[in-house]
Amino acid sequence: MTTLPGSPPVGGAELAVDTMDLLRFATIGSVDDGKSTLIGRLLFDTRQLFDDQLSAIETASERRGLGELDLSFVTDGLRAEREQGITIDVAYRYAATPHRKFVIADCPGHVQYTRNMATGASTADLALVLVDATSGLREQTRRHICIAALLGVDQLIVCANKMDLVEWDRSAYQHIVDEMEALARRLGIVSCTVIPVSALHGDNVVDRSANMGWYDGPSLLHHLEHVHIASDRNLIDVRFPVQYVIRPRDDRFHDYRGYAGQVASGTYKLGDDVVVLPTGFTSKIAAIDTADGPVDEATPPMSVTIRLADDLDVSRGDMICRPNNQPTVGQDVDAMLETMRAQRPVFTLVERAARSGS
Ligand SMILES: Nc1nc2c(ncn2[C@@H]2O[C@H](COP(=O)(O)OP(=O)(O)OP(=O)(O)O)[C@@H](O)[C@H]2O)c(=O)[nH]1
Ligand SMILES: [Mg+2]
Repeated sequence: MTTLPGSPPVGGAELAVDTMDLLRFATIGSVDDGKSTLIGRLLFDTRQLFDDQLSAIETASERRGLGELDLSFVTDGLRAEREQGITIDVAYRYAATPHRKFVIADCPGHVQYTRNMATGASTADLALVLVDATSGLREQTRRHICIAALLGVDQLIVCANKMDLVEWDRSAYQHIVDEMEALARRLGIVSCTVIPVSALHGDNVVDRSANMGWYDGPSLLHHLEHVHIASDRNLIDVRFPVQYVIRPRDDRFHDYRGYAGQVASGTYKLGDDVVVLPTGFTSKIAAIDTADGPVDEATPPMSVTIRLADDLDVSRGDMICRPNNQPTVGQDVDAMLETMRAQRPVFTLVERAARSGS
């Protein structure tokens, strides 16, 4: 593992477990660099696949005349994806280890589906960049990294993949480290860790590889479990956009009125004074319900249902805030718009950066 300048320390397992047990990451990088195979390998080697999933993948691999299990089928489920051997749509998978829970978005690498990649990366805490060690960073790899950075994903784990094809050669890995170092500096990437792997054979994915004695860093899984995610979560401004109003029809719950949504920022506690915008009605938090029962407080990114002490007219789209910490209300918005056209999926700025190399 090479940690580029500015990387936060790996470790701090206790911190990770206690405060941020969920890591959302997206695989990005050029087509065929091994993103889906890597996720399949990670889930397979950590025994996250059910027997029926495994036998379906076995059958699909046999049907396509493949001698062995094609682990990319774990995420590439569409017929068109399996026929063409590429990912088209983002596939979400969930995994859990004793250290952390993971939400994984496996994104397509093909330039035609760049917009799908942007969707997948938009909710990620971290991007897992796959780079083929035989070729180094490609234009599409740079494009994906630029888009991720534009979306605020400024922590990267880079897998120098297909190390088996370069005979586990350290210099191929070092070449990728050097290229990434230059690009990360230009884009203001906060942390970037490069790990040499073979997704196909499992080297350095879950367990350390015996094929690369020169590498003394952790495996990918170990790093994913322990990497500290620099949190940009705003705990000061208190914002809860109401997504849905829950009014059960069941007579037993006739007086239940809850406002469901995800805490966008800040902390909500029982008894807190709140104001509902845009109406300006005020009340107190009477209860905070979750799928696992009531809680005393909610922080981002928890999905909860808030009940108020008073029967107010609150509807979808309203925002529950604190009376002394209200957002600015206005009609004018300054925005930077980037378009992605069908023929040439172009983020103008991104495009310039991607093409200019490192
Ligand atoms: N030799 C070798 N081949 C690999 C490795 N990882 C992936 N491959 C092969 O590379 C090809 C592409 O793998 P995928 O996992 O589908 O690549 P991808 O990045 O998901 O491709 P897209 O989603 O279409 O962008 C497949 O034939 C894999 O078997 C590796 O570590 N070594
Ligand atoms: Mg794929």
